[in-house]
Parts: sequence; C-alpha cells; structure tokens
Amino acid sequence: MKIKEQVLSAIESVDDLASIENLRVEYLGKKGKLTSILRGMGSLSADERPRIGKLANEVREAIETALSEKKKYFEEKATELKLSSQFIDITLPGKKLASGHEHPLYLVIDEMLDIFGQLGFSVVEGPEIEWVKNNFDNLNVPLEHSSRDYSDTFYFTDDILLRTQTSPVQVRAMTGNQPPIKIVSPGKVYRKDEIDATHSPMFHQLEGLIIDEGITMADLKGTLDYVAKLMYGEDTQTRFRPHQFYFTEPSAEMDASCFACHGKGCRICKGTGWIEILGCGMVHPHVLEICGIDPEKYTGFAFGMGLDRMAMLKYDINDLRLLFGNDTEFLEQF
Ligand code: 2U9
Repeated sequence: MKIKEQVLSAIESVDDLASIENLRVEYLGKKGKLTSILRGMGSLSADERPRIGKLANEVREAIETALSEKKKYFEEKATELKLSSQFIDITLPGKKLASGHEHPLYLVIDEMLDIFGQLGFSVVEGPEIEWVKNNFDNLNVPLEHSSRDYSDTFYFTDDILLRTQTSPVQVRAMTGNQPPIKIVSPGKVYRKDEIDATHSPMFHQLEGLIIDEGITMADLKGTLDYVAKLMYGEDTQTRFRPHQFYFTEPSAEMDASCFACHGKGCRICKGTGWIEILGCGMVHPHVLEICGIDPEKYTGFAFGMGLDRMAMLKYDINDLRLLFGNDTEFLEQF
C-alpha cells in the first residue's frame, strides 16, 4: 500500500519527538488518513472487506511500530544527552576544605609555655572579669594610683573590672595554696588605650611566679637569663635595669641582646643592640602577707611580659592591628 511507504519514509526522516506525534495524529488520529480509509471500508464489497481490512490493520500495526520505535530512539537519545551533561567524574580529587592557620601570637605563646614547661612551671589561667581586690588591692597598688582610674581601666562596678594584667591569677593561686608555687599565667588583659600601631585596649601577657623557701634575686636573674637563652639562642646576653613596681621590691626590667644583630645595633633593636623583654622583681613581702603566705618563711620572684610585642619583634610585624585583623592572607605567612 502506498500510504505505508509514505508514512514509513516520513517517520524515517523525522528528527524530533514532536514531529513523531504530528505524524501519529496525521495518519492514526481521529481524522487521520489511515483512519478515514478504515472508516470507508463499509463501502467495500463483502469479499473485498476481509482482505483490505487485514491489509489496513497490517499497515496500521507497521506504522504504530515504526512510530513507537522512533519515539523510543529519541527518548533514549534525550536521556543519554541528559546523563552525559550530568556526568560526575568520581575519580576527580575532592574540593579542599579551608583549614585554619596557627596565629603568630599563639606560636609565641606556645613557644613560651614550652620553655617554661621545660623549667617545671605549671600553666594556670583565670577569669578576665576580676575583683578589684585581686587586680589592685592585693597587689599593693596604692588607692590613688592612676592605673585604677576610670579613664585607664574598664570597670563594671566599683568592685569588678576587666583585668589589667594577669597578676590576679597569681593572687588567686597564692590565696588558695601554700608554697612551693611555680606557675605561669598567659592571657588577655584590658586597658583603656586608643588603638594605634603599638597600642590596643586588649592585649596579651604572660606572667610568672615562683615562691618557696630561700628564693633570691640570684634565682630570678639565673632563671630569666636562661629563659632568654632558650628564646633567642645560647649566646644571648641579658642585662637588668632597676625599675619600680608596687607588687615587687626590688624590681627590674630585663633586656636581651638583639636576636637579629647580636648586639651590634640594627633596625629591630633601634640601634641599641638590646631588646626589652620583661619586667620582674622579688615579690613584695606585703603582697605575700595579704595573700596568706608568711613573708618571714617564704620569698619569691615574679615577672611579666607583653606577648603581642614579642610576636611583633619575632616576626617583624610593624603594626599591632595586623595581629587582630583576622586577615587570613596575612596570617598564612607564619
Ligand atoms: C604577684 C606578684 C607579682 C608581675 C610582674 C611585671 C613585673 C611587668 C609588664 C610587662 C609588660 C606588663 O605587659 S606589660 O606591660 N609586667 O613588668 N609583672 S612583675 O608581678 C607579680 C604578679 C603577681 C602576686
């Protein structure tokens, strides 16, 4: 039958799914070409009807088969296309998760705690919100001293403040324990300073305290000189300059020979050959007494250093604000 060849060749040359549906409607739909032929069979003679009917059904089946095969072909092609566009190469390496980076300040804190750990000090921490009693009174700081002013210190009430040093941690340790005491206390401290390249209202300190029978200024000098050598190398020299603190007597500041130029004078040590490392002194007998330790039996020494300054010196950082900026590009250099 001619119509069969016509449809089959039309199906053959079709190139999308929609055209197949159009062909189905054109030939097999209610008003389709083949449908109207089948409808017209009533006018055929009785002996022609079964032969033509059979033939027409064969043509119909052939067209239906060709249409459904072509439809299946396009559907498979579409699925294939979709799958290939969604292809996941499971052999590719995974996305790298951004991990944190050790902060230069904490590299210094860890190094200092490691050094004091080797020397047998325990690490003690305490609250940043403190009693005025622990922060000033028990440390022998005079009532009229400027550090107690509202303009210098963050107060919550007349009795409670943000600690201005980590010394209250040592006060707590002394009040609760009898010697021997051998501790270091690292942590954040707060002072009402304007922010600039060398000042911040929050900075970090490490303080230390040793109390036992027979501790002398010689122990202070020997221990802190040894610490400087562990920090900057065996050939490091130290010097002690007299100073004044209320919680220690006598008091001093310790300088170390410059780690960058070994004392010759350079940009880091501002040409002096020396770098100021810490303040120190023999614990004032009055402080021992207030904290419940017998000053006739025990003596001790204490020291304190600014850790942010140590990190800036070590890593040649010229602005304190860089340490608190959370700039990962900056931090990843260390
Ligand atoms: C007790 C007794 C004594 C702690 C000390 C210093 C000297 C000192 C400064 C260093 C730089 C603070 O960060 S800084 O500005 N600290 O010079 N600190 S002696 O003395 C104590 C502490 C606790 C019970």
